[in-house]
Order: sequence, then structure tokens, then C-alpha cells
Amino acid sequence: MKVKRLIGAFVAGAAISCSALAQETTLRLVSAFPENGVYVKHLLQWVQKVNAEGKGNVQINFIGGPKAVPTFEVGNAVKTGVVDMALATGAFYTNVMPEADFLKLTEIPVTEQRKNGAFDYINKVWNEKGNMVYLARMVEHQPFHLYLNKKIDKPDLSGLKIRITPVYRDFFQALGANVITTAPGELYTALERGVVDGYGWPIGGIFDLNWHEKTKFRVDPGFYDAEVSIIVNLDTWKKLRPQQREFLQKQALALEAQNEATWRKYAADETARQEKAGIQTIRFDEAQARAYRAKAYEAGWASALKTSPEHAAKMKALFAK
Ligand code: 173
Repeated sequence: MKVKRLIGAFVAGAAISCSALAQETTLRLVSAFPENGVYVKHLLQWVQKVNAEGKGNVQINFIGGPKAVPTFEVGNAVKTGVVDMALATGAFYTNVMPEADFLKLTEIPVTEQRKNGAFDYINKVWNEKGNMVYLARMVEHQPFHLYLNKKIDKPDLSGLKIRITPVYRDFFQALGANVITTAPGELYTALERGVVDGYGWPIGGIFDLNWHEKTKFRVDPGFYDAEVSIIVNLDTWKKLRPQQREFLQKQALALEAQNEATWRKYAADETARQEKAGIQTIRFDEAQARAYRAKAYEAGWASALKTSPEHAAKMKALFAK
């Protein structure tokens, strides 16, 4: 009797662990940002937590950065299912849908976007046009700045060559700049060779690839809000069991819950670090600063409304303060 019960328990236990293994899904993840940067560092902490809490359910396998899939090809890799998920910013996958780059224009935090319908609207467009799920916004509270090696005393970039991505194109061109698009991984060389006189980047992260060695000035104020998010292939998403989707949603919310504390502190720390490194701040007077920021949003939305009138109009209303 006793032995029989023991054997019964053993068999039942084995069956459970077998089926648990069979139902574990491993998702392949890449990053459009360089592996040695702050975003991937933050991402990998999250992956570690997901893998610890997702045993028998969901695991994430980090494949690598732009060496695995080049920065501007990551969006298509997610769309077509070459990878299951990616860390990227919309400016890197405007080749999938121009709307991707509109996310830089959000003026409310993602917690608000989830409440007012913005997050659902983004997902509707991402599902339909990108065959992807917009899972989590991992970076917020990181305004973009213009970094320069030549001094300016007013918001005029005539005669300057500036490294951009789609994030900055309309604004910097409106200020008279000549623009050159590069992935982050190519910026150091462009600065070193004098191919560019400056570049756009958020307030944080310029030390990660040693750009500070080739940077003399930061222009204040900043503008927009750097958007770095996790996207998931829609077919992969649909194939997951409800329990797996719920688990990933919960992990997404946990990641976003860190944004406020993590990125506000990082912005302050990085500002101080830049000053220590001898990077000088170019500050416009109050009226010029106000006009500069206003011009950034005007140029950004004007371009968005021209490229995708219906979605841009909806997003403009949903993204506003
Ligand atoms: O490469 C970039 O300058 C860029 O578009 C970006 C977007 C979000 C965060 C950091 C950089």
C-alpha cells in the first residue's frame, strides 16, 4: 500500500515536470542598440528576472546586439519573425512603418498612455502595420539633445554636418543643418574623422561608446523623450498560451514601473558626468529656448501629419499633456 502510493506520487510528479518542460517557450531577443550601452544593461537585468520567474513557462534568450541583426534591420526581423522580440526605438524601424518614429513625441508617461488609450492605439497600428506587439516602453524621461564640436550662439545649424536618425531629421533640417544618418555604432568613427560636427542623442549614454572624447558642447534645452521599447512578433505572441502572455504582460509592467526612478536619476547623473568630463553647455536665452523646443515639436508633428495623417492626428491628441 505504502509503496504503491509512493510510486503513484513519483509518476504523477514526473508527469507534471515533463509537461511543464514541454510547455516552456523560449523567445529569441535581439537589441538594436549596442550591447555595451546602458539600455542593454538594463534590459539584461529584466531578462534575468523573467527567466528566474518564468521557469517552465517563458524564457528569453538574448542573441545579441547590432552584430547579430543590424540596427536598422531589427524592425523587419521582428515583423517577419526572424527573431521573436527586440529592444529598439521607433526611429530604427521607420522602414516597417513611419508611425514608429512618432513615439518620441509622447508628452505623458507610459503609465498614462496605458490609461488614456494611447498604448492601445499604438498596439493597433503596430499589430496591423508591423505585425508586432508593442510590449513595454523601457526608457522614458530622457530628453534628446544636440551635441556639438563647434560653438553656436543661436539656434542656427547652417553649415554644420550633424549625425542623425529619423528622430532629429525634421527639427535639425528646420534649423538649417546638413544631416547624415548613422546607427549608434558608427558615430565614434564619424566624429573621429570629422565627418560630422555634432550629433543627436539623449541626455544619457554618451560615455558608453566614448563619444565624450570627441564632444565639446551640449546644447540645452533638450526636446522630445527618448523612446526605447520591447516589441514582439505578433505570430509568436498569438502562439503563446494565455498564461504565458499574462506573465509577459506582468513583467512588462514591472519593467515600466522602474522608469520613473531609474531614468530621472540617470539623466541627473549623466548631466553631472558630462560637466565633469569638460563638456560645456550652450544655453540659449529663455525666449530662444522656448522657441527652440516649440520648433522641435512643430517640425516633428508637421512631418508626422504629412506622412500618416490619420494616425498622426489620433496620436497627437493621445500623446499631449
Ligand atoms: O540613435 C539615436 O540617436 C536614436 O534615434 C535614439 C533613440 C532613442 C534612444 C537613443 C537614441
